[in-house]
Amino acid sequence: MKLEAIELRRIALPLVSPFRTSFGTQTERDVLLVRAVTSDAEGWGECVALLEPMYSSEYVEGAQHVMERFLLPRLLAQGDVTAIDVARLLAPVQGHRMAKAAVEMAVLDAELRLAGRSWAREMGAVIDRVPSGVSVGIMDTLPQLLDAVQGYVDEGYVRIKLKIEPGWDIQPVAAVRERFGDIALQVDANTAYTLADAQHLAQLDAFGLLLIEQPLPEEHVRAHAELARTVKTPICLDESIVSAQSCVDAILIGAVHIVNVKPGRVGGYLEARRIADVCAAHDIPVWCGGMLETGLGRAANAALAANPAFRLPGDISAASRFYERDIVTQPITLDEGYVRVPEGPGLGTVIDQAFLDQVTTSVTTHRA
Ligand code: SMG
Ligand code: MG
Repeated sequence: MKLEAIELRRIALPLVSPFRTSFGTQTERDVLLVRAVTSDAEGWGECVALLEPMYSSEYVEGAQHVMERFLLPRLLAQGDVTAIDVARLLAPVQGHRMAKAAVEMAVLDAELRLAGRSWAREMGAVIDRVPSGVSVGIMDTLPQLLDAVQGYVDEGYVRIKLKIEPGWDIQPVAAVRERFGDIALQVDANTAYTLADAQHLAQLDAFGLLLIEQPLPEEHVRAHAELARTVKTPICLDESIVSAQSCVDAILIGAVHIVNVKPGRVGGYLEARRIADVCAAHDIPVWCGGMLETGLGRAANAALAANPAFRLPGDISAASRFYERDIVTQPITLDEGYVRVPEGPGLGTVIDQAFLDQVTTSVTTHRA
């Protein structure tokens, strides 16, 4: 496959409601899309970097910059490319995994569309639908939270994740447990605590949570092993797992009991699959995280989550959880708590071109 051009497109999509986490509030997504144009096929990638570098060091403007300045010239100079070459070709550039992941995704999509192979098959999928969990933001009041959770439970989501931070943790969890009984429930702190909060966080043990996600800072991996001596709820890592290597290391020191995999965070779907393999080999359950993806990333995530290493519901909600309208013609929907794994070649999605053009804020094209 000869890579002829790469188009970078930014789109602006408003969220149906503000989404607040311990690091800030999102009201709109500014998404960077990558379109790989090859001699034989086209493919789409989606960059999960957010507007500001608060979840991780990457941010959308920086991702576009590193692509234009360092990543795309390396690939476009190459001539023939296949997706398995992309990570190696881009390896001299340190970090910037979300940017690299989006580029690899576009090349892989083109390659699979050309070969008539599905993303699901590429990810080792063994089922045709995956259980869907929803992530619920921090609210101003407990009644607001209970209303929001009620809505999601009524829609059929099979697992609820509550965002927590100091001052919004034990009480909201207790309130949701009391109101909704036995539902599958977990929490995500997005690095908001320190080891000094161990006793405080141990109060969560009373509520039978599936897991506590990333309580401590990204680089405090060993401290999570320390925390696990006081907190009995299984520790899940998100931000700290940036590669298959860091995943193995975290497992071996007892810092992680359950892994959240986000392809963008680890440099791509191929590395995400390697993480799934590593976890399966260590009997560590994996689940697929979310970054408020459009229909492109959502389709790819659903396919990844159909790999048997994924043993817990992912943050793969219906597109409508975040967006009034999606950029694909068949957005992911919820059916009795499950979302369908796409079947067609590549991502198996069709872009809604008219709507895409309507929400586009810029397009740049880079040629070989
Ligand atoms: O896409 O459903 C989704 C969002 C899931 O909570 C979610 N993601 O730390 O896991 C996480 C967060 C990161 C993004 S918060 C703006
Ligand atoms: Mg998280």
